[in-house]
Order: sequence, then structure tokens, then C-alpha cells
Amino acid sequence: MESINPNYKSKKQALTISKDDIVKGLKNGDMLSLSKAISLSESQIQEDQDLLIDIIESIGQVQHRSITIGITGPPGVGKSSFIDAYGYHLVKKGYKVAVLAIDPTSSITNGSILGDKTRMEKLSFHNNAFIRPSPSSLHLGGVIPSTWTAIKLCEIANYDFIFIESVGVGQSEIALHKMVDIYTVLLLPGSGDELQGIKKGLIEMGDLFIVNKCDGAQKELAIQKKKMLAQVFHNAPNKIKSVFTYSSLLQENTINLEKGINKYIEEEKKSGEWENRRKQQLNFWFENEIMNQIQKLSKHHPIFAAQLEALKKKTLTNEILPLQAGKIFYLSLLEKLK
Ligand SMILES: Nc1nc2c(ncn2[C@@H]2O[C@H](COP(=O)(O)OP(=O)(O)OP(=O)(O)O)[C@@H](O)[C@H]2O)c(=O)[nH]1
Ligand SMILES: [Mg+2]
Repeated sequence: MESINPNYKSKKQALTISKDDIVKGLKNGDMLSLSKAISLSESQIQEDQDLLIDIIESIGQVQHRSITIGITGPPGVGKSSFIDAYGYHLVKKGYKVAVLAIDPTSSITNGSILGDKTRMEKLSFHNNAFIRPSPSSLHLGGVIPSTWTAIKLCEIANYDFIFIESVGVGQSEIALHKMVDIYTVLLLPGSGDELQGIKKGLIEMGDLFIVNKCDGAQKELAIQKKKMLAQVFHNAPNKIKSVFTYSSLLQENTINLEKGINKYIEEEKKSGEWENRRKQQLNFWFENEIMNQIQKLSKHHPIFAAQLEALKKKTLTNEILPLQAGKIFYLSLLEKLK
């Protein structure tokens, strides 16, 4: 197959492991194969992307369905500690747990997932847990669709629960919401003044809210915060949201929390919302991918690239407006497709 971007061709393929090995490994839940497959999904090299598609096609349709849990919240709220504590609870029960991150490079505390890995001490040493260190090129783009693909690869590798930690800013939040079954917001104990400061979007998007660090001197504050949030949600017209207190440090409330999460899943499944949301998400990523490909084609295909360049020049010298450029381009596309 001809590569859309001729520049991709000159680059060396980054991975040497054979396709059959990765296919076999993924089916058996082998972590090295999973890691390699995720690397392929993050690669900017066309051959790597093609190899990944080949692998996915060889595996065929996957029956197993993972539960995906997005974890977001302000820096230092305890996202990694929470995943460590709750994830450890799950692996001890025999579940397989994977942990991924969205855009860890932009964390204010500079907490890359490599750093996070050390904060997931219990989980990172367990055989049933897969923690994905962040690639250094994450910020080069393609982050968001590749995280979605990474989730699917964990699903292929038979992981029961997939946690995705996000730093809680802008675009990555919206993307996270489009990827997970349960969007969980972690909050700090506090007077509640900070409630004003919690982005409205987070409140709207959140399915579960956990006031973390419910221990020591902050315990009472955490309980108050939970009550306050429950009140806010009670008065809200949209779907019911659950609020919990938790301490990733003490892990006393884990069973209660697990019951709450299971109840949430059960109710969502019963109402049809669970499947509905997954369908909507598939539709979103489908459209996203198709748009990406159209964009790639129009930018790199020789027929369009020259015209785009000419139109851009005219626009930048104020000869035409972007609106006009768009129309000219669209009409010429139609013409070429005839
Ligand atoms: N007392 C107490 N401390 C906690 C709890 N959970 C986390 N911490 C502490 O809070 C600090 C930050 O925890 P992390 O788990 O790294 O927080 P994070 O939200 O992942 O941080 P970033 O990834 O850097 O945004 C660490 O020093 C933890 O030990 C908790 O439940 N109780
Ligand atoms: Mg963290």
C-alpha cells in the first residue's frame, strides 16, 4: 500500500518483534507484547501504524469487555495513590488491572507516570497489573487517539479494569470523558469554597466523586465536603451522581467504595446508558479517525498539497478570506473525485 505521507517511508521501523509474536502475546495477555503494541499505536511512523492494524486484524473481534475508569482531579489530590490502593484491592481479588495516563507531561508537579509508577508501589509489583510508562514523545501530538487505542489493546490483552489517570486540564479532560465507562473526579477535603472553583464541566461530566485524604486531621472536612456535594447533586436535574469519601492511605472504605462502583455499573447497564455511552464513544472516535485521515490525505497527497499551499498564500496575503479558501478547496476536491 502506498504511504500517504512520503516522508514516513524514509524512517526506520522502530520495533523488530515479529507480528506473530505480538498477536500471540496479546491473546495471552503478555505484558511485553502489550507494551510493544501500545508503542506501535504511539508511533508517528506509518509502517508501525500499518503493522498495528495488521495485528488487530489478525486477532479479530474480541469478546472480553474491560471496565474503563478515568481518574481526574487537581495535582496532588492522590490520583496515583488511589489507583494504587483500589487497583491493588482488585488484583488481590484476581482481576487484571492496567493503568494508562493522558498527557502526564503537562502536570504542574511534573509528575510523569514514571514518577507515578513509584507512587503505585503495591500495584507495580503485582503480576496482574500493567502500568504503562509515558513515552517521551507524548506531547508531539496524536496523544489522544493513541490513548484510546491503548485502552483497546489492554482490552484485547484481557484486562478487567483499565484506569486512565489524567491531570485534569482542558482538552485531555474532554477526551478522557469520551474514552471511559466511569469518569471519576477526585477532590480534596476542604471548606467547600473551592467548590466554586471546580470547573463546571468536571461537575457535569463526573459520574463518581471521591473526596480523597479522608484521614487524620482532614477526616471531618472530607465528610462535610461529601455531604455538601451530595446536596449539590441532589438538587441538580441531571442523572444521579455518587459521592464517596476515601483514604488511599488507610484504605478502610474500599469495600464500601467497591459496592458503590458496582451499583453504579449495574444501574447504568439496566437503564441501557452503559451501552449507549459506549456506542456514542465509538461514534466519536470513528469520526475523529476519519477526519484525521481526510486531513492527512489533503495535506500530503500531491494533488491537494500544492493547491492548499497556493490557497494558504492567498489567504495570508489577504487576497481571499479563509472562508473563500475553504470553498475553493472543497469545490476542487469534488471536481477531482468525479
Ligand atoms: N493523608 C493522605 N495522603 C494522601 C492520600 N492519597 C495520597 N496522599 C499523598 O498525597 C500526595 C500526592 O499523591 P499522588 O497520588 O501522587 O497524587 P496525584 O493526584 O497522582 O498527583 P499528580 O499526578 O502529581 O497530579 C502524596 O504525598 C501521597 O502520599 C490519602 O488518602 N491520605
Ligand atoms: Mg499522579
